[in-house]
Amino acid sequence: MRKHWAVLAFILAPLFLFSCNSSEKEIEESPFNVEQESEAALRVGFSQVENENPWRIAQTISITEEAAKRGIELIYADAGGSTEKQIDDVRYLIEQNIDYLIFDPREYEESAPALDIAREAGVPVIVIDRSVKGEPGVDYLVEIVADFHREGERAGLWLKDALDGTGNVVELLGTPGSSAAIGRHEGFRDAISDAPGIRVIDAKSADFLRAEAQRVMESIIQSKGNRITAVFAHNDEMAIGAIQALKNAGLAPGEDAVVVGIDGAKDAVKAIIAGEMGATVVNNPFYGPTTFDVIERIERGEDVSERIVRKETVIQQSNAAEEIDNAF
Ligand code: GYE
Repeated sequence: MRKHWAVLAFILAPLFLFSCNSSEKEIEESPFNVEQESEAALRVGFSQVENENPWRIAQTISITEEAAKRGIELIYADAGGSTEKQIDDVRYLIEQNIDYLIFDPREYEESAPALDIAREAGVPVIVIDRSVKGEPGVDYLVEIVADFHREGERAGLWLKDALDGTGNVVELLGTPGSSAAIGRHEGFRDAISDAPGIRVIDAKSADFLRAEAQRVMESIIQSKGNRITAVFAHNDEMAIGAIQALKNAGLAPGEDAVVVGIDGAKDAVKAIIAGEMGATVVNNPFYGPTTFDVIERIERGEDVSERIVRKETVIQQSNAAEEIDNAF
């Protein structure tokens, strides 16, 4: 019964829901509402990018635990860091007769075909964390995302201050094509654009991975050596990899080069306390409660906004000790 209405909802979507500017009123009247009469537990698919780092693991646990707490059946697929596999995963999840798809898109453009697959099958999509090309309320139902541009900007502002206007920065970029890497890169560059004394002397991707970042940083150190006075890494895992590379080269992270990351991971907070890392911009991975609140509100026919943007904070020396228990 539920499946039937979900499919119908999607077929009728352009008329009832998605073509409208504001979804709030329309959601109340949408055929999704009929589902509240059904007794069966909800079945939700979650397509995860990878599980290679503490941020991802914390996010997966948050989604999994929250589903269990609410008696929602969760079917999970891990794309292992491959955009192609993630699209196959979406196809697989949809074949499992899910009522909703929670989708964390690895890339902004290349992941968009997954939305077509969901639309054709009549499965509503909740996009979380990274964004994907398309419009909320049109190509997918709702997005619950971070402001990556703002995160990069906060990192840049912090570094500009710490460097007092002069420095040679290495930028370690996240996964190419991901909204996280695009936004963080642009936000960072915007923040330092009025500081001509701060120069980015090298910028390379390390795919958000610690070991890869260490390798990339080691080769940058070989060519740029002690000209490097700062590292901006698009996530904490890469910041930790860079710190290791600096140490291996006999350089002192925190003294010779100041390191800034993003995420708010426990290893980063520890490194801040140890004086080896300057700051991290916290990007909260605990998506479970908000995501399932949104799904359950839709199920009850209540208002939901199409776009929920989460707020970032900064951890540095002054608040690291009090924040360590919140880190993951
Ligand atoms: O910062 C990183 C990861 O998409 C914001 O992806 C996320 C990023 C996060 O794997 O650690």
